[in-house]
Amino acid sequence: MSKFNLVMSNDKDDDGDVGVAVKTRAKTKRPPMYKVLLLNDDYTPMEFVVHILERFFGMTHAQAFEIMLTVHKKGVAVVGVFSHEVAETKVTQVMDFAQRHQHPLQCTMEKE
Ligand code: TYC
Repeated sequence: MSKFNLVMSNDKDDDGDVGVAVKTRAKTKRPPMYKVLLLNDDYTPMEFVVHILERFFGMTHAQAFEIMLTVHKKGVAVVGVFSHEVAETKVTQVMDFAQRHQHPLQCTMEKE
């Protein structure tokens, strides 16, 4: 029997498929994450910033005070990493709250 015939003899349903079926895994990609940044300024009261970090980022008073001091000293700090939608919501909440209290606090997001 020729080699050709041997292969054909394995094509049980005669549909031309003689290879081994290999399962492929669809490529999944984790969604990009976004850093939410808080910026320093000379006017927003420290306690107001601490309150923001407790209220919108779920920090304890001690955590919030520490991050606030980092922003105060270094000019900026990452206050959380979220999906695009959640990061956008946090930025909007902080900016709205600061504006309502007439503080110039700035909050932004950037892709990780
Ligand atoms: N620098 C402000 C002050 O001395 C305090 C401050 C901290 C403001 C963090 C903004 O994101 C900020 N009153």
